[in-house]
Amino acid sequence: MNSYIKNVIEDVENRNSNEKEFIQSVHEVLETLEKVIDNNPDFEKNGLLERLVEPERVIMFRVPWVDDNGKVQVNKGYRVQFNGSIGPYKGGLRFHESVNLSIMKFLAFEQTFKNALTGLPIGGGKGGSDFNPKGKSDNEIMRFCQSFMNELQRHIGADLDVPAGDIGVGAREIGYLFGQYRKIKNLYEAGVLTGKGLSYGGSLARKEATGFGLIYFMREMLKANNMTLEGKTVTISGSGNVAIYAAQKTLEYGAKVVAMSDSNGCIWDKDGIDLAEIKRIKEVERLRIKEYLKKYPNAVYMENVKGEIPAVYTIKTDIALPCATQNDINLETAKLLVSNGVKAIGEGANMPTTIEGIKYFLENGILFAPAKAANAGGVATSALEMSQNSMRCPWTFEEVDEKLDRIMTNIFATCKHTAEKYNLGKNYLAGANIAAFSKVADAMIAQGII
Ligand code: NDP
Ligand code: 2IT
Repeated sequence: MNSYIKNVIEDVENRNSNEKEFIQSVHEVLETLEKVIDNNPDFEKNGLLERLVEPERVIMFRVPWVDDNGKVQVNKGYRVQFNGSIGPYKGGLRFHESVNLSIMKFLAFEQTFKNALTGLPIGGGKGGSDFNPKGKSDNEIMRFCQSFMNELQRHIGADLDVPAGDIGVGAREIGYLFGQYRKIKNLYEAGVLTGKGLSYGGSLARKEATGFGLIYFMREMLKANNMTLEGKTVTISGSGNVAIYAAQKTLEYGAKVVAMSDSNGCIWDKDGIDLAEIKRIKEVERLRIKEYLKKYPNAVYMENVKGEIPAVYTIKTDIALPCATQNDINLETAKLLVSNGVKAIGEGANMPTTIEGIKYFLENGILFAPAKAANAGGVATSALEMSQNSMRCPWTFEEVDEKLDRIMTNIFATCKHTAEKYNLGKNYLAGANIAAFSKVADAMIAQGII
């Protein structure tokens, strides 16, 4: 490996030794940059990689709130402002009990490159809390969001840092966060958050954007390899925002979704999943996916067992779409998918495949749509929401969807051309990393040592 890259990775490992997800994401990006770094000795003189792997700012704060029993609860709050060289920090908020600094930093690091690929002026950031929304009442969610915003409001703004949703944060949470921001600041600053409701500055098609964008990317990737979605079998890990709208677009293109999951297990319906029922269970009732059996007793439910391959990946499929969480697919899972004949993987989640899993897919000729390119449709549409807020003029669903399709088509073309230019074959991950890195590096060098 190039000695500059090797030294920077070692340094990241030594100085952040307890941050395993962050270290993994640094490995994943830097290891694909060899040819660019070899060609640009100036990067080392500029300390470019050392600066790239260190967040510009990390904010950590206390989030106290009172539960429905009158008991005080305290959670950790985070916002990582990783890289602002190409625009205001931009990225979602994750509310999940597993959230820690390592996960926040990996997500913000990934976001920096993803946002660069969209071609829109947005920097990389991410935030969240170890708050667990499951089983909380609506009032508890509201009080938590208000307390979270009491602190976050000092660090965000339409031209500074623009949060949005991620795991555990959807339209309901963004509404409570926006309301509290507006009250504290006494200001209607629509562009401070994205993923807003349609009645107060949200964009049509933002809710659908990540899932639709993933399938637009998949369509392009299959097309470039003389395949189509039509008639294919698809399994989806997750049943949240990304999973549901990926399923919807998959169905529109004539493929069949046979399985979806949540953290407890998966449902397998050979006739094809009834997506309207999934939406009712997940978007309206906020229940477990097992509930699907009540309406479809002939479907199969398979429980996840800790330490074993997640049930959804044991099902034979043409296309697997990991749309839940990080490190869902390890080497063992990748091997099983390949031996069951999988043809393509589309990463809707962030870093859902381990480095060993990715290598195995690529070595076995499986088409691999990497997260930071394939799931960029969500944040790209957030940037379109920011544009509409600045213009004070909303676009129609069709206008936004058409722009999203064009952006995803361009991102795939960029990944493909860059991989080909560097003789990396169908390694679209390397293509994505090199293209994104080149843009961020250019902006950082132009702006001097800051
Ligand atoms: P949601 O909260 O809407 O849904 C998350 C889904 O993933 C649920 O089905 C959840 O199951 C499952 N899940 C979460 N954590 C785990 C876990 N530890 N193990 C197994 N399953 C889990 O989130 P989103 O759909 O918004 O996000 C899904 C993924 O997509 C995340 O990786 C996110 O970072 C990424 N992403 C999201 C974007 C967006 O615009 N929302 C944009 C780009 C990427 P359960 O209910 O049981 O927890
Ligand atoms: O991971 C992601 O890209 C998101 N959660 C969406 C971020 C955003 O700002 O819309």
